[in-house]
Amino acid sequence: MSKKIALITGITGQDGAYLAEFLLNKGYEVHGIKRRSSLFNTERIDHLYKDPHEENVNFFLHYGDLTDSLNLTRLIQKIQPDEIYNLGAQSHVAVSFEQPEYTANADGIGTLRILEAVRLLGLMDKTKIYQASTSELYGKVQEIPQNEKTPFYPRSPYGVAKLYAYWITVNYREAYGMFACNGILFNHESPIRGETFVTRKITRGATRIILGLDKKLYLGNLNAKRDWGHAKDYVEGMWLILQQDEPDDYVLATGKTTEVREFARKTFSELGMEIEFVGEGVDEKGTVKSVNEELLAKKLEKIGAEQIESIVSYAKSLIGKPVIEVDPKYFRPAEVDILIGDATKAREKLGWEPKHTLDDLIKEMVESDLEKNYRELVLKRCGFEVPKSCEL
Ligand code: NDP
Ligand code: GDR
Repeated sequence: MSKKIALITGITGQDGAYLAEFLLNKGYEVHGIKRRSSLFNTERIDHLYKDPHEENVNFFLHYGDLTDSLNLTRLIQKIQPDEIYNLGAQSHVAVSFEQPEYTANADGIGTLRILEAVRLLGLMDKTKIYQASTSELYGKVQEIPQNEKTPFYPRSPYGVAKLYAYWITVNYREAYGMFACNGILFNHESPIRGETFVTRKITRGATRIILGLDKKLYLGNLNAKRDWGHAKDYVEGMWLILQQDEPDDYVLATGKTTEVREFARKTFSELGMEIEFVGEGVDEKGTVKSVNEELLAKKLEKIGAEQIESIVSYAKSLIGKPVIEVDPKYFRPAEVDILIGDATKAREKLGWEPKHTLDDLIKEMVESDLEKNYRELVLKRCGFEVPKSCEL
């Protein structure tokens, strides 16, 4: 049997990178659409890339954009994909209030452009389409937990654009019999999550504070609750959705919800630092209550850090100091207060189950950010020196 061909939009993003790796391991030929940028923007997928001049190359990148139908149509015609995963989007909810029109164009109409290209090219019987739908569709929550039947009430230009994308996917399925499916995915994170989403902002911020690279972490709404899973588990769910006999829509979620404040507390605690939250509203602060020296030293040892004693001693000097503060600039004009998903259908029909717990996720993100920021610290303090023992 010839190998399957997948096309991924948003391949340079968190999910695109994990999905590309997952599909390559399954023997797929993977094509990705990346945007032209003035700098390299492929850091998350560089490890998958092979020089196209080599033999047995299964991974290809193409320039493109969800706002450019001609480009999308040409690429789909050339690649003739068996599966399209439409993950590309302006995916930041807060930014969507700043760029509502662009978000509607890329996230809403972008989906239409893909569906219509597949239809016009006569690939309806060949190409299956996965649409990256989101728990942000539920927005102002009507029911807890949320499942495939819960009514939608989006609360941001991002949510509204994704609502269009959701329904146009359903519509093309019903109107033209296309194999087009929505995965309604709740928040999923990882060490390669974008740095401005709250989980990564916290794991990055906490490690930088402990290393003395930053003084404080400024956050918005600490009361928001999210159902956070691991991106690796969720990309497997995307693939499973397209392997079924019939096209359908599925919720993927862990079924547990956690406050932003609690995520921050758990993150610092993973590094041995206990945080106490005092005050209310914009005056709320997270202050360092204690430092578990042994635990912090172990974490630093694990990443191969030197001068551990001085780092631990600096962390101890933070006791009694506020390291988390609220900055109203991160409040959103309309907020989604609580999300908690019910993935019963995915469990029963796809056999999908999240494998990582929130604690596993936080541990992995913290260790990765500790290592990255430790390297930055060394570079900043000591400069770049090639060790004599290193052969170049
Ligand atoms: P990221 O923000 O990490 O990645 C988004 C990707 O889309 C990037 O590759 C980005 O390119 C690309 N992109 C942005 N605009 C365009 C455009 N106009 N044309 C083509 N590509 C574009 O998001 P995630 O990986 O976290 O999410 C993947 C998808 O899943 C998104 O659609 C998101 O809305 C949705 N989603 C995500 C959830 C999550 O918790 N992560 C939950 C539910 C849904 P560049 O690298 O150049 O910026
Ligand atoms: P979300 O993720 O909006 O759920 O969208 P994000 O991490 O941005 O926010 C989660 C919650 O945390 C609150 N919050 C902050 N958020 C950010 N980014 N920065 C802060 O400083 C901060 N402080 C508090 C937010 O108000 C919010 O309530 C993500 C994206 O991946 C979407 O693309 C995806 O569709 C949904 O998850 C499911």
